[in-house]
Amino acid sequence: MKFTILTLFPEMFAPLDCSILKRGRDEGLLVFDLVNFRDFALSRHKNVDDTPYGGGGGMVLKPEPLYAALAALPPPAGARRVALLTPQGALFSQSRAAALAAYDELVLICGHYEGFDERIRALADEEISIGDYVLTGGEPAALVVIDAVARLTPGVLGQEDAARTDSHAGGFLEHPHYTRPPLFAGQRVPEVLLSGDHAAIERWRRKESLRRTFLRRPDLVPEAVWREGDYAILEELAAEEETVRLCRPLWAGAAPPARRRKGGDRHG
Ligand code: 9D3
Repeated sequence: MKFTILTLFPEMFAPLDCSILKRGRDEGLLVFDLVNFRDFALSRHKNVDDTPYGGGGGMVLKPEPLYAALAALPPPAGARRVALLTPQGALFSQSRAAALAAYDELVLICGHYEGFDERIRALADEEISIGDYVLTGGEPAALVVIDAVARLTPGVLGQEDAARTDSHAGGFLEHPHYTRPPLFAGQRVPEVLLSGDHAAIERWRRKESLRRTFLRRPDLVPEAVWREGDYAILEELAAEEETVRLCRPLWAGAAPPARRRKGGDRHG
């Protein structure tokens, strides 16, 4: 997958040269093209912004340099998506990352400090925000989007990591993890994890996964996928955690399947 980044601060993309993204690039699975759109400024002084029509403070990014930078890109080798990073965009999510991973090229347009001339929006297929907090520019947001999309590109994650993501999922938070030593700083590894009883370990992990999700992120519960056996675990948790008890309406979907009568469904 190719990522083309239009930015005034290409140095802010040093993280692309690290870790998994670096490996993905070394293996030819990822391509990063950093374009400084100041190079496409028309004026002698290479201005990319100007004062807003109608007055008021601040500066606004001019449309011409970004239009020229986009027009100068090599023709796309496949399906290309152009995204503008802006606090006014649609909230980024794992499902948006998965949708973007289906393209061959993602063009990311980053502003810095200031607003875009409204006509720049016409260049973009979509506008993306990464959350309700104020950044200094679109660059850190672009890094977040690139990271989330690149790891979904086939082959970028090692076989093991990819398999682990497949086995996990479901929309609940992960269970707690432990490694050696069994006792550290007065904190013991739960006995069940040392037992070798794989069914008991699986059940403990599921229970702690549900507990964490109800206590920390109850907003995830309505979208999460129930498993067989969850109802009994939830009844146990309800006895241990007031939050889970109070959230009982959220786990209606986990109710045990109604006992099927012999002979299948009868009507009337
Ligand atoms: C808060 C009002 N603004 C200041 C005059 C507008 C503003 C424009 C641009 C504020 C910050 C920025 C820089 N941020 C981004 O470009 C940005 C962003 C963000 O700040 N938060 C979450 N997602 C994103 S995507 C791009």
